[in-house]
Amino acid sequence: MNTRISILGLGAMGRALASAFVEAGHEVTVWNRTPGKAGDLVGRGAREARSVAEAVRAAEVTVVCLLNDASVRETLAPIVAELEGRTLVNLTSGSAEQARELAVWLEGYGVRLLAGGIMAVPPTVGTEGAFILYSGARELFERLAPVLAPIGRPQWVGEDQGFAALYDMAALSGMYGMSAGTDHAVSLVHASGGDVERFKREVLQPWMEQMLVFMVAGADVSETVPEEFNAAMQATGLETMIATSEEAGVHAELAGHLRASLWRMRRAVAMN
Ligand code: FVH
Repeated sequence: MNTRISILGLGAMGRALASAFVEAGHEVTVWNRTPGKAGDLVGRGAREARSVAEAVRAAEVTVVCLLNDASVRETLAPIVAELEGRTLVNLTSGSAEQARELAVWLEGYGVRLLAGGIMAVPPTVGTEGAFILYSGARELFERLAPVLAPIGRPQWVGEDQGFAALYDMAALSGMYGMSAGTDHAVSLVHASGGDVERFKREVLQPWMEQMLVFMVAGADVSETVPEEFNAAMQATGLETMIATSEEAGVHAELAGHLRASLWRMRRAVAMN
C-alpha cells in the first residue's frame, strides 16, 4: 500500500531514508533547510518541497531526521499550529527527556508522534540487519509499522516516548565502549611496532566475534561479579593490561576503560 511520506532533513541519513521509501514505492516528498541536497531522489520520483509547511501538507506521515532536538524545534516551531491532526515520526537522535518533552509539546497542538531511534547507518538503511526502535502509542506504532518497514525492521519498545531514545543511546554507549577498546588495542600494537592491519584481521576481529556474545550476556549493573567470572583473576589481568599500556607509552586516557573495569573488579573482590 502506497503512503504519502514526507522527509524533513536530507543529511546522509535523511537521504538514505528517503531513498528506501522511494524504492518501496511510497509517494515521497523531501525538504531540507539548505536546498539542492535531494541528489538523484527527484529523478527517481521524489518531489522536493519549497517549505516545511508544504512538505508536511503533502504527507500522511512526516518523518523528521535532523541533526538534533534543537534543529527539530527550530524547524517545527514556525508551523506547529498547522500540524494539528497530523502524524510525525521523529528519527532525530536526542535524549529521552527531549523526546518526552517534544511529544508533550506536539501533542498540545494535536499532533500524533512516534519517537524513533535508528539502529543503522546510512549504507545499511533498508538492509536485513537494520532495525528502528519506536516508542509511543502502541496502536499508532502498529498502524505505521508496515509503512515504515522499508527503512528497517520496526521494533516497538514501549509507550514511554523517551524509551526509543534511551535504548538508542544505551546501545551507542555499548558501541563507543567497544570502540575505545579497539582503538586502545591497535594503539598498543602500533606503539610497539606491530603490523596493525594484520593484527586487526587475524587477532582482533576473530577475538571480538568470539567474545561479543559473552560481553552482551555478561553486561551487568550489580556490584557483584558472578563467581565463575573470577574477579580476582580479572583484576590481575587488567593490571597487566594497564602495565602493558604504560610500557608502550599509550595515552592513559585511552586506557580509561581498563581502569574503570579494574575498579569494578577490585570492588567485587572486596565485597566477596
Ligand atoms: N549518519 C549516521 O550514521 C547516524 C546513524 C544513527 C542515526 N543518526 C542520527 O540521524 C540524524 C541525522 O543524521 P545525518 O547523518 O543525516 O546528519 P547530517 O548529514 O549531518 O545532516 C544533518 C541534517 O540536519 C539539518 N539541520 C541541521 N541543523 C538544522 C537546523 N537548525 N534547522 C534545520 N535543519 C537543520 C541539516 O540541514 P542542512 O545543514 O543541510 O541545511 C541536515 O539535513 C542525527 O540525529 C543523527 O544523530 C545518524
